[in-house]
Amino acid sequence: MGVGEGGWQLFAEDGEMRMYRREVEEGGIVCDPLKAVHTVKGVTGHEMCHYFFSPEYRFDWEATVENMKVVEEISSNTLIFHQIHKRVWPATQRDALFWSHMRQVPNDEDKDAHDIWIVCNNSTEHESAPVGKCVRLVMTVCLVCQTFVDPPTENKEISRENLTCRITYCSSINPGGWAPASVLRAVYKREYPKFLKRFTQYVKDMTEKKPIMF
Ligand code: 18C
Repeated sequence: MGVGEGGWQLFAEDGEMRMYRREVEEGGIVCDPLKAVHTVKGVTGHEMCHYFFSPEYRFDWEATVENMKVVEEISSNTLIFHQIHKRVWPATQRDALFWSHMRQVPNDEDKDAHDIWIVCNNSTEHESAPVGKCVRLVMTVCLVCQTFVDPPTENKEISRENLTCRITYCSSINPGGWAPASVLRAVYKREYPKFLKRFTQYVKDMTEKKPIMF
């Protein structure tokens, strides 16, 4: 759904970053879907997705996680994660169990020019991570990244200066049980912009001196 339709409200804006939400409640529980767009220079979509997907970098950029474990490696691009998130007073602590899948997808609109990489995280169940003391949240998150390359000047190789990455991040989280709406919406408003700014800066810093991963 484009942000120009269906009641999306702009709630955060910083440089190229725009964040929109729709107010949605399911059974009295706030589940506001989020859609964010951002444009970042000097990185590729593959690099963005690599750092978002790979467990070894998770604690470097993910400020809401207290504990994280890979409960199953299904394949090199599909993992099942169990995460315990930081507690937000006065609500019960939340955890999440989700499969995470990364892949390159065809771009039907412009086959030759730009590639698209995605990571999708989606709640699931797993026998080795049953629901315990935490309330289990239910989520679908999708990071979609498209690389644009400005042609370099004659006889020059493509450098990071020629790269632009267009990011779309969509998220729908059901907190899984009671949580005060005002606290939840305040956390949402504070944490999503923080996440996207921190994560994109992290990828820029990590890749700056590395060869480009197309
Ligand atoms: O997509 C992101 N991260 C991925 C890798 O971790 C993955 C995980 C998504 C789950 C995010 C759920 C976070 C809820 C945790 C509670 C809040 C902790 C606050 C920490 C304070 C320091 O896809 C990036 C995710 C960026 C998340 C931003 C926060 C979203 C808040 C949504 C509210 C729903 C949780 C309800 C908790 C109850 C609180 C009253």
